[in-house]
Parts: sequence; C-alpha cells; structure tokens
Amino acid sequence: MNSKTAFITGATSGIGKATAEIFAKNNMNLILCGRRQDRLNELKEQLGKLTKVITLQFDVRDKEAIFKAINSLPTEFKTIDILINNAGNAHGFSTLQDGNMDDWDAMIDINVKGLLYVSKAILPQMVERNQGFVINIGSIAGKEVYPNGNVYCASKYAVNALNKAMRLDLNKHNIRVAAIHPGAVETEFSEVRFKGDAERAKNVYAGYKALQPEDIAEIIYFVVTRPAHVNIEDLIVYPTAQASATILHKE
Ligand code: NDP
Ligand code: 8X3
Repeated sequence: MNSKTAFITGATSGIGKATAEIFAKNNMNLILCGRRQDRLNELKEQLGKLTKVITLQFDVRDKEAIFKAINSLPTEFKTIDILINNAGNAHGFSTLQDGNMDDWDAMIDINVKGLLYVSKAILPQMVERNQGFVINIGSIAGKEVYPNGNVYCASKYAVNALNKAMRLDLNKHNIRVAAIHPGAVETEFSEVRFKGDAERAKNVYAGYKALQPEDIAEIIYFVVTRPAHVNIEDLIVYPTAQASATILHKE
C-alpha cells in the first residue's frame, strides 16, 4: 500500500483528520480537503513530515471549485487510489414541523450532493484505470431514523443507497466500495449540530465512553488494506454503551 494516494474530504477535523493521521503513519500520499485553510496548513506541516501531503480548500457544495481543485493537482498526486467521502455534518435537531430550511439545504447539499460531486470528479479516472477504492462514511442515522433526526437521517439513508449504487455501477470496473456507519463518535459533530453550544455538545458524550475518531480511522485503514479480492461492503460500528440510534446506556 505504501505508494497509494488517498483523497480525504473533511480532513480538518474528527474522523477525516484521524484517518489522515493513520494513513500518513503508513506512508500513504495524502490529498487533504476542507474549508478551514488554517487547519489544512497545520495538517500539511505536521503530516508532511511523514509523507507527501497536498491540501485542497473547497466547499463540497461548490462543484466548480471541486473540479478546479482536482484538475489543478500536480502530476504526482493525479492518480487517486482511495477516495474517502467523509465531509458532512448534522445541522440542527428538531421536528420536521419546526425544522429550519437552511439547515435542510446544508445537510442535503453537503452530505448528499457534495459526496456525489466529489465522486463524479474522481470516479472516471478510477474507471479508466480499472482500479480504485471508495469509502463512504454513512452513519447509524442512515440505517435507523430517530426523533428529531429527520433530514440528517434522510441524508445518511441517501449515502447508504449511493454506496450500494456505487457497488453496482462500479462492479465491472474492479473498484471496491465500502460504507462505514458509526454510532456516536466524539468529534466536533455535535458542536456543529447544536450550532456552537459546547455544553450541549459535551453532554452528548457524557456518562459513557464514546467512540473516538481514531477508532473509526483504524477500521478505515483495515478495510482499505485488505487483499485486492476482498471488499468489506458495509460496517456498523457502535460504542459498547450504544445498542441502537436511540438506546445508549449512560452511567
Ligand atoms: P466533524 O465536524 O469533526 O468533521 C466534519 C468534517 O467535514 C470537517 O473536516 C469539515 O471541514 C468537513 N465539512 C463540513 N462541511 C463541509 C463543506 N461544506 N465542505 C467541505 N468540507 C466540509 O465531524 P465528524 O468527524 O464526526 O464527521 C465526519 C463524518 O462522519 C460526517 O459525514 C458525519 O456525518 C459522519 N458521522 C459522524 C458521527 C459522529 O457521531 N461524530 C457518527 C456517524 C457518522 P471544514 O469545516 O474545514 O470544511
Ligand atoms: C452521527 C450519529 O446518532 O448523532 O451520524 O446521528 S447520530
């Protein structure tokens, strides 16, 4: 795997950042994406000591920016072996009747359309080479709808469907596709969902041991390092204290 190149969206935080770190330790070349340039600079500085790193700053809602950024990659980063479709968040937590339509737009545009745009920019070169690996980060929210989850759950159900669609459409092109669906992972996710309310976000992870971003990153690394004939298609990963989207045992 040593000279493989991985393209990671949402690398500036949480699961994407932890994945970049484990990939860097294992000498994969990295194309790291996000909107926050300061964080991208820090990652390039830190992980650049371990492996080749390039950063691309774009919003996954902006399809022109995505294609421009990917077309601008220098020759040594042009061949993308692994795509990690990870960028995404929940925005808001309320019933549909009380829902904020800007939040709905954000979740559908980022979690679903953003994943599609990035995939559209990268898949044709994988098809041409008859080689590649796509990991889609879904969620338990894409397997089970929970109260107040409505549009976020719908966006993750879409990721689950698109993962299956990619498996079908890419099957004859020797491209592996896998979805990983985490339960509660302690990241900036809840701060984003609750619009910067740090106390409320902290409480989501209080009273039990939540998954850490590194737990998911290790699983991603395991999945992408299986032999070429092995495709782990779909994984649900919970903290031990969680038994479903809504059943979580807190001390
Ligand atoms: P974080 O909030 O820590 O990270 C989200 C990442 O997505 C950031 O790097 C952020 O970068 C990027 N991102 C968000 N919006 C955009 C955008 N419009 N354009 C480009 N990048 C964007 O959360 P997690 O690490 O937890 O989330 C990663 C994935 O895991 C998401 O798809 C999430 O739905 C999923 N997930 C998370 C779970 C959890 O409990 N934490 C559980 C199940 C799934 P920047 O702001 O710099 O653009
Ligand atoms: C994140 C996990 O349960 O908050 O996708 O939806 S949950």
